[in-house]
Amino acid sequence: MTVFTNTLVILSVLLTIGHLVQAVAKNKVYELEGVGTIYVETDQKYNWFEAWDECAIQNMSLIAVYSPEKSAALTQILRDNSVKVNLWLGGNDLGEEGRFVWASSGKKFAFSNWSKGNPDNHNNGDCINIWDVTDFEWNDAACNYTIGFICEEHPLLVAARKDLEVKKNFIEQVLAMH
Ligand SMILES: [Ca+2]
Ligand SMILES: [Ca+2]
Repeated sequence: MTVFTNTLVILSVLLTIGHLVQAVAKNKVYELEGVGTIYVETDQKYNWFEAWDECAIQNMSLIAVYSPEKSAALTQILRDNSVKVNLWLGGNDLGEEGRFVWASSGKKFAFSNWSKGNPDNHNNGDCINIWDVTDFEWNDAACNYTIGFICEEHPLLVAARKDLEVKKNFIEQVLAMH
């Protein structure tokens, strides 16, 4: 019984730590349906690489918009919050011109939401941003351009938290039976 109780305490602490991390700058944190937590930085400006680091500091990655559903859910949040600035996404064609991949997975785009005339590689544009002017469709821009960004929780972290919650619920049920 003690082993279960101790494990429960440890799991609870781990889950609390996970939520504390999320509590950073709460007003910039949103729940994206079917995905988890996202962080939208609209005040500070960063180049694409700095934006990547800023996400990593929060155990996050620049967002990979890999499906129309995810794209629609993200667009809705940005519209609802009247976002009026350019924001980095996690895609680029730095490795090979014209071959766009999501940096967090290395996967080629299966879905895209380019704005009219893009990607055009203008100014050697190798990194992807969205902006409200084209209703949050995508543009390829120079990676050293400084704008805001959108991070999402790393998929592994989301999976780990779900796993912890399942274990915690199981132990709680075991304890409740005694
Ligand atoms: Ca390019
Ligand atoms: Ca462009």
